[in-house]
Amino acid sequence: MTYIRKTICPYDCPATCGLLAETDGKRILKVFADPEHPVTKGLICRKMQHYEQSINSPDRILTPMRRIGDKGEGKFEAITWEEAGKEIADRFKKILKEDGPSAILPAYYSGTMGVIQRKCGEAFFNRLGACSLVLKLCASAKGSGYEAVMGKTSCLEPEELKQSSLILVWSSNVKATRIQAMPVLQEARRAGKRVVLIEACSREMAPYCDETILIRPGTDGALALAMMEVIAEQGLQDETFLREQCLGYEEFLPIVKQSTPEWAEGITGIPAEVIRRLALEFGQAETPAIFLGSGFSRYGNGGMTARLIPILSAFTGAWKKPGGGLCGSEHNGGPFVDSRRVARPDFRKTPGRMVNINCLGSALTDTKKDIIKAFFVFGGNPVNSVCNQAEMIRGLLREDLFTVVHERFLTDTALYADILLPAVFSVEQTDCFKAYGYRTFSVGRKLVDPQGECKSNWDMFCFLAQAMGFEEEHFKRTEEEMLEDLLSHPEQGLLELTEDEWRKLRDNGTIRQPFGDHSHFKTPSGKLMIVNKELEDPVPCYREPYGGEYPLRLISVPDSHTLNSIFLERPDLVAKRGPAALMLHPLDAAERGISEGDPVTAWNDLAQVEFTASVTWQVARGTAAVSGVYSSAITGTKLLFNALNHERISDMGATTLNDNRVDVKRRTE
Ligand SMILES: Nc1nc2c(c(=O)[nH]1)N[C@H]1C(S)=C(S)[C@@H](COP(=O)(O)OP(=O)(O)OC[C@H]3O[C@@H](n4cnc5c(=O)[nH]c(N)nc54)[C@H](O)[C@@H]3O)O[C@H]1N2
Ligand SMILES: Nc1nc2c(c(=O)[nH]1)N[C@H]1C(S)=C(S)[C@@H](COP(=O)(O)OP(=O)(O)OC[C@H]3O[C@@H](n4cnc5c(=O)[nH]c(N)nc54)[C@H](O)[C@@H]3O)O[C@H]1N2
Ligand SMILES: [Mo]
Repeated sequence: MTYIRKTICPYDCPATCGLLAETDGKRILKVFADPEHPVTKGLICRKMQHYEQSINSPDRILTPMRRIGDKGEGKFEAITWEEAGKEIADRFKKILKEDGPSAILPAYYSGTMGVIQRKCGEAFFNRLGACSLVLKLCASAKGSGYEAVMGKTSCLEPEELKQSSLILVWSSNVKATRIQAMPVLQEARRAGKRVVLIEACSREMAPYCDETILIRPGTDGALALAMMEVIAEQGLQDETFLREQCLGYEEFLPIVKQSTPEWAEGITGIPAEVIRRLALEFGQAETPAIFLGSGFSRYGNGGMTARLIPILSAFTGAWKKPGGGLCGSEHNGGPFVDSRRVARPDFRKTPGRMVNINCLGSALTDTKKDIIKAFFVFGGNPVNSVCNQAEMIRGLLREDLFTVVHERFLTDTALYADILLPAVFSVEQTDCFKAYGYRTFSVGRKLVDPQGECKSNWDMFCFLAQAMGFEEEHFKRTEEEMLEDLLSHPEQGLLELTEDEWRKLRDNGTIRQPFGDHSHFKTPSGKLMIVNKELEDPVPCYREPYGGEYPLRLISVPDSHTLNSIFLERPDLVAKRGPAALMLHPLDAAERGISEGDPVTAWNDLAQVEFTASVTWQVARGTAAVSGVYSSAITGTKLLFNALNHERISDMGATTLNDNRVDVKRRTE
């Protein structure tokens, strides 16, 4: 007999989609969209439509393993959890004694986004006193920049875009990364409203927009400033609003006045007349809205650009009207539960060493000052997702480094493990989820037992805590008990639930709350902060990205068939992606004698990486764009895209994944 249960997508997308899983109580037979989910309402991506194929993949790691070949060779033998636990505990105790806790470095990111399973490792590493990881690999510069202007003000809810009179889709591959917002954009166009795309690579979104404006990567701040210059020059700004409800308008105005479209053309590559036309259209629109992705923020100047775009969105006073303003991510919802109950910062006795995730390569190769002796990866795949890949591999090859990887598949990171531990899928564990694009909170309880010997992050860390001899009751709880603990100490977002809502939530349901009123600015002064005195650079202006001496700007574009390195286990999805393509503008390709489908090598001072050329008008001139993340098993090459990316961090301490340069040549094979 089979039955159907609700569950939640655990991956790093804005919506935490609602799913239904058909199961016989032992296996997951089929997964489809949950039409009752308050946000996703039955619309889910193609990847999750066959989640059961991932869960039941023959390539899953099902037992703990010990390395028997050379590091990176991928040869392992099966061992028991007891053997693995003893080996890890013995090694950690030795390192604690000889090198101290800061020689142990955990690495995790967005493998699973639930509160319990994502945060539970922190309790273990806080208890050890190990290094803390600065988690700025994704879009944190975007969040910090927005907050520097808007404080805790809510952004627009995607559905509110129905009330917008003009939508600028700015640096967002909505189709790949925010599919639930696509119907709103399509509806807007049907209603005769214009949707304009501002992109460095418009390949997927151009067909869904009325106009595409291709911009040189990393220069969006100059475009935003020049649009404000035109708006101010034409007197289309809301002067009363800017003077009365914003801080620093007058101080900012001279910067605006010098930022002419001609100046911006030289920086952005967008013709001055196009900037002028776009600015007029934006300035004259009743309720213009910007739908903002995060690609533009992964540059040295990312935080600054992430301030300038919200300032533009406010320049005409649009935030005061329904549908006017900016729709990005909503980090200000809730809080629903207190994640510190999982992460246990109180377990840390002295402040530990902080390591920025964007600097893992140099952390692992530093054998003099701050040596790392143990590297523990869970819920992440840094060899594929973090910059400076060659350096990271050099570190992982160190014979004196002890590497543990808790994974579902033999990823490029797992290949370097000394001990490999088998991890579960979301349906095999219990967790709760807060979305970042909506104000929702969901519970997703275990539906089936883990396959093989797999353990959830929670169970694995509790097991290792016992092996280490930790006495804390926290490590003796089950994940169900942890969930109960969180729900029985509700935070603001759960305080006003009705009994019926509580019942639904506890039964793998989702509760949804409206976004806050965006016409009331939640900043310390109640005013929007054009100038922010708390920052090193109080008055916003255009700053150059890092760049470099090579001619082409290299960017990464999310792919709709995969999610970072997740779903590479699915032959159907991988086949649809084809080989690792490097997209080039036809003029850049012609200058280098490159044609569609040619084998090419991209290189810079860090590495040489092989791709297949894809020649398209939908990438900005002077740009080389790579879609999504691949693995060495698929490309057959050890080094991938991220080998070309430096460890430099942005003005907000975040990734500069898109801010690197390369040259490209045709390869003769
Ligand atoms: N299918 C799928 N879904 C995903 C992901 C995935 O890989 N695949 N990733 C998930 C994750 S972890 C995240 S953080 C989100 C990301 O979601 P998004 O914010 O939509 O994606 P970004 O990576 O920010 O890239 C958006 C666009 O920015 C463009 N871009 C790059 N540089 C610039 C620039 O300087 N200026 C402008 N205007 N555009 C630029 C790229 O061409 C790209 O199309 O999506 C999540 N969802
Ligand atoms: N080239 C390139 N690099 C990128 C990006 C890009 O677009 N292009 N995107 C960047 C962005 S936005 C992000 S957020 C990061 C993501 O960086 P990561 O989180 O490091 O990368 P993922 O590829 O999402 O890998 C997550 C891994 O966690 C595993 N996993 C899933 N669930 C669990 C679990 O419950 N327990 C354990 N132990 N493991 C689990 C998965 O099998 C997968 O291998 O990558 C960044 N790097
Ligand atoms: Mo991300």
